[in-house]
Amino acid sequence: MNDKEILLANPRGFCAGVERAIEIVERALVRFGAPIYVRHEVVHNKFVVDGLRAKGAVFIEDLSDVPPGNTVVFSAHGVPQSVRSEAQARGLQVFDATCPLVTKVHLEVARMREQGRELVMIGHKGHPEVEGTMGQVKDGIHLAETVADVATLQVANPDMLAYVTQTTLSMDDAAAIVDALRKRFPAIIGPKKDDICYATQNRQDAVKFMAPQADVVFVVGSLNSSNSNRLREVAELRGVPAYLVDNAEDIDPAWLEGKRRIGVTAGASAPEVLVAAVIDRLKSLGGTSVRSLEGVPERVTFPLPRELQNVQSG
Ligand code: 10E
Ligand code: SF4
Repeated sequence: MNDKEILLANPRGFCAGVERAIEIVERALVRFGAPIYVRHEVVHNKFVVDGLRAKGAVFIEDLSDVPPGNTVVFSAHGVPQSVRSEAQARGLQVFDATCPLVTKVHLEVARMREQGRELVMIGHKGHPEVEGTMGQVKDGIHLAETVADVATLQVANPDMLAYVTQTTLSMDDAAAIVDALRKRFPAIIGPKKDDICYATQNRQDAVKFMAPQADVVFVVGSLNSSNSNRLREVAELRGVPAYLVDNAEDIDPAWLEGKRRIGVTAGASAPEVLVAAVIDRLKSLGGTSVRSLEGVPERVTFPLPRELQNVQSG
């Protein structure tokens, strides 16, 4: 089946927090040499992690796996305070690649708790960002994953509550949970809407714009990438078959049968070279033209840690 049009969502792919996190590992490798230990995948992308591993990064989940005297980078998703204290107690050199927009939520959690408030975190259980954000305080923080969870929350004082959210949630799911919280606890305070970041919002909006024009949507991203999964769901919820693919080889030609317009986007941790490879594969499977869709421009950048600013990237 020939004559397929490829539509490219905008914006897509790397966000400012991911760019910074990868750059920190690359520059730490140049500045201090291998191995550089990284607590958790610095971003949830197999291609990125494999590339950094090949340059000498060693990915670990537990700081006890970092030998004394070494350097460790905290992933972009952030860490609980207990991990920070452990690194300090062990005398490890730390570079913190936590996205500044995640750190902002961490600071809010600490501030609210200091005011004597209990917190509700809206997010996905077991995700490292949720563990990091909830781990900013010793107690008094509850997780709500769904609207149903709101009904069963047990809080000490409904008049002293605040909420925060994971940065990569579905905008629509988060809004529904915030509504339920406000209904059950009218005195709850929080951000104006949520803590979903600019990149998550822009990528979801871009898929909402693209999906009605597409017969099938491919999201380039790894399976463990929360924001990439949300992009796939956004397309699927609009009635368009949607697939999360780690790379071009993941595409099953059967998914293209009878489809004329093929939408492509990428999660915040997926590099553009993978998108280019997906486009090439789609061309080999009948794609004849590529149309880049309009979208909001992004100009966000975050500064690197001072010690790495003058190091050449690897
Ligand atoms: O699984 P996530 O979407 O949280 O992470 P990712 O590494 O795929 O993308 C970057 C997003 C981060 C670090 C969360 N704010
Ligand atoms: Fe930061 Fe948002 Fe990117 Fe997460 S998705 S790293 S919060 S910019």
